[in-house]
Amino acid sequence: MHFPDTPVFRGYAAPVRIEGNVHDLEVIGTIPAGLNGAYIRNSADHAHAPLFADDLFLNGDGMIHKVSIADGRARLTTRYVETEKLQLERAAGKALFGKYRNMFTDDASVAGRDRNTANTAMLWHGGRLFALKEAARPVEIDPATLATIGTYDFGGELRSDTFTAHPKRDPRTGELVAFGYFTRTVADNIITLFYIAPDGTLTRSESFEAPYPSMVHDCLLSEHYVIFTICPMICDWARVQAGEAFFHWDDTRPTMVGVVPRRVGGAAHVRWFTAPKAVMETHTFNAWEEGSLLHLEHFITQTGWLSQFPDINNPAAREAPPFAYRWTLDMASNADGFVSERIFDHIGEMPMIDPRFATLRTRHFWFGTSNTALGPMLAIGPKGPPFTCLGHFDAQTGALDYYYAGPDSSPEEPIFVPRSADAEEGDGWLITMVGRRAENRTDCVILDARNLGAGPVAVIKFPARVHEGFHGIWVEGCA
Ligand code: V55
Ligand code: FE
Repeated sequence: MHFPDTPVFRGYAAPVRIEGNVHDLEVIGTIPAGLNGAYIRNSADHAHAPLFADDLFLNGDGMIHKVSIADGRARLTTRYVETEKLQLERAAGKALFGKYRNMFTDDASVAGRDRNTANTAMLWHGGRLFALKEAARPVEIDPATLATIGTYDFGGELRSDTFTAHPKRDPRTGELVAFGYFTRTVADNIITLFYIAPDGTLTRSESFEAPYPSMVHDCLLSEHYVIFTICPMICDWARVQAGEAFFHWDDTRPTMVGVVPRRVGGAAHVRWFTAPKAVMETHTFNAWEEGSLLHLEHFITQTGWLSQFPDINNPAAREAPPFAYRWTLDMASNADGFVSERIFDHIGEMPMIDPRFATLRTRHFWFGTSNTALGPMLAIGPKGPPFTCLGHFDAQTGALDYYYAGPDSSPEEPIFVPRSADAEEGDGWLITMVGRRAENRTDCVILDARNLGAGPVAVIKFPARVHEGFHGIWVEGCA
């Protein structure tokens, strides 16, 4: 077996595949005394050479990284999610499942088997840990060992084969709002909402129809609404059957915002707004209400993710960078349009807020970015240009502040951890992984969230590389 020589399998993006523990990690600086818990994140780390050499980085096997922090010390655990896919492929000694979400490209021996890679995000809710992939059901993981417990269906209540990688928790009620798209059959336009109580009980499911079948990667939650930005990253079943990409960008269809009331029966009352042109929501910061106004804060690009999923109408189109926008909808007006303004004038992605203040108007916005005033861009990888910085926007002062990680260094998604349960908004730490590309190594870096420019308070050094990841969480008190 050998990996293809493409950007997905080369250099800092190459599969790592090593599962293990490092018990006493080297620490430069001082881990804050009050920081006790685990930073747990998911990544896509191909365990086998892909069936198709042009495979996407989105299609790797879920590999979880956990940095356990207690009493100023840190420990690393890395472990694959033992999906049915990984087990079948390990037994065969080679890949059996084909292209991203396309079962028509699989080896005949695995027809009908679970394709879940469980590679996108982590969820801690109701005292359980899950690895999430939007194409499949949650996989429960043992938080102590990262051992895979198995596919989770909420005691039989999950009536969907899919579950988002971006559920939202309402910090005021503790309720988790999640959803699945392509609920009944692959490439249908049914979105199903799941309301999950603080104790983990799935109490209510409600479905509604999207305007067309497309990738619905993230969502927004305000006090009274769940909001979906439906973007024309469409799933064209004829193309999937023909072995083409699972998604295509088709900007002849509109970007639409579906606003679903959270009260019982709300999905029947979904209200649609239409964007002036087709754009793509990448990830969301937050939503909040101000009288009849509904504010949606998210990263938006003027194209789809063309490096992964081609433009149907214009194969030569180039991918555009994300900027943070606030879209303001007036629920008291009959208009189907909305007002759009940039929140700050700098590219970014991987948005983060202080989660204790979700659904309220927040002051602090964090994100991954590059800033050529601080250092040059890094060579483009499979996900586009790697970040060189983390950014912080203070909406009260209008100030932008950056952590520049160094000339060969690439920070990843930032995670916010409050200094204490009752600290004011933004008072706490920002945690991220940082790629040290020249050394083929990774660090976990801790910053003062309101003073990124001061540089790390602690750098937790790994003796090796862990694969670039997608989304992580902080689990307070987790060993
Ligand atoms: C994303 C990631 C995915 C996926 C769909 O970051 C969208 C966006 C890692 O898998 O399947
Ligand atoms: Fe995501």
